[in-house]
Amino acid sequence: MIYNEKIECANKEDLKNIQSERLVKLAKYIYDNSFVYKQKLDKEGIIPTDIKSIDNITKLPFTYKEDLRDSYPFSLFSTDIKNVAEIHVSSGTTGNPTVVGYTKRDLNLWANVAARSIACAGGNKGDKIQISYGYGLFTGGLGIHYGALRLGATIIPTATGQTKRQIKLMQDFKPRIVACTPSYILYIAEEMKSLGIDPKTSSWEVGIFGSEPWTTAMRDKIDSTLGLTATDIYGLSEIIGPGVAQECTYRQGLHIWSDLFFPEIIDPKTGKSLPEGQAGELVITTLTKQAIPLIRYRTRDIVSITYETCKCGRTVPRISKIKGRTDDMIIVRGINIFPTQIEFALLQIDGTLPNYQLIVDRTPSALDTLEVLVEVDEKLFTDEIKALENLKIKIKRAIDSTVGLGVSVKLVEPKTLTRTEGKSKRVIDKRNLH
Ligand code: DLL
Repeated sequence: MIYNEKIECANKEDLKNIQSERLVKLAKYIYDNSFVYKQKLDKEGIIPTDIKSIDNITKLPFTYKEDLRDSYPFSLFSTDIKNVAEIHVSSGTTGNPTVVGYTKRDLNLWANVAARSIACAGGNKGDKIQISYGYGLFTGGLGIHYGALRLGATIIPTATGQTKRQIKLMQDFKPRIVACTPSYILYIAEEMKSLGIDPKTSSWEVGIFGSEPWTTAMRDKIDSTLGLTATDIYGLSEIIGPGVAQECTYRQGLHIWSDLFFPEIIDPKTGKSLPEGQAGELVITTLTKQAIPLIRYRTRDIVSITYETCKCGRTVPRISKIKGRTDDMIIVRGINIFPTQIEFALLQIDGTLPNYQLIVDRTPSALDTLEVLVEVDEKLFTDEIKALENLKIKIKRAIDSTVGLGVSVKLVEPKTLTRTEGKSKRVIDKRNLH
């Protein structure tokens, strides 16, 4: 189903006119309402009237995650906090998390793009949808929830966890759609098998999976294990949450809702635009957001883009599946983790050295695991086992509470971890995602 045919299948000139009109308004809006953006534009010697069409977007400066972090909690907001209806928070490096806010109009926009996305995945008004993303500060659960409500679906807000109950409710209520992380759906399938239930007998026909990197190989595995059509949904809290881009049932890339989130692909090193089809960093401008509109936001996600019309009839551009990230953030079970968070936790504990390595892996049941190897002081290795055990527990606690995930910790002797010249390789990702 196409939720908003007029926009999703618009003539390319019409789409460009909408984008131009919106960008012109946006330049004035941020200049008048955001102190941070006014300063940024003044520094570049740009005034809002320099922006006459979407083609002028490259005159505007980039926005980085640091801009959000540095303006913690609300300084980047372009509206008085009294007008903010909802706040979400996403994890980041040590220190301040990233705070995002939505006015009522922004929530309405979110509902619309999430509804477009569910419909694009193959959902219809009247379908039952089981939402097994986390609800709360994370944008996954509530974003899909607003979209499902807007579409007119029947929502089963199971959230994450209590897998046996998820399975029972699926069997009893028979939802046609399921939305969760790709690793969680495979975990659910494993759990079904262990209960003696064939996952293929599930009622789910459509899957809306995202929030972490996954390959087409994993997609095929999900399809064949559960007998459904797995589609990819992309989004990030800074832009809106889930509902920035979504695969249709042809699964030839993710349709990016470019009337609202204008995409550019750039070379992350030079900042220059790249030609169609070439992989680079995705940069997004939110064309109509009120609370925190972002100009040329550097997502750090690596994709390529195509402007060709899709077989489904949609004319909006399509991005590839996320190929990687320009920074070292890893996503484990849907939680964003930066190596520096581990460093931060370790540095609070005596006896550890700032040499560590993260090993990310995926169990056969598709559950991500994170093992942290930590070098400890030579002296400690001559100590009794009990002291080492205690240290390990202390480290585990510090890391678990910093990153919000249960990790396993292994203490290693000094100089066991390989050293490299220049940047050290902190992360070994064995999940084979790219
Ligand atoms: O993960 C929003 C979301 C929720 C998207 C539910 C889809 C479904 P954040 O926690 O801010 O927001 O994390 C954003 O997650 O920059 C990507 O690196 C990664 N990511 C999101 N979707 C995908 C995807 C949500 N489909 C960061 N494939 C982004 C690969 C994804 N990576």
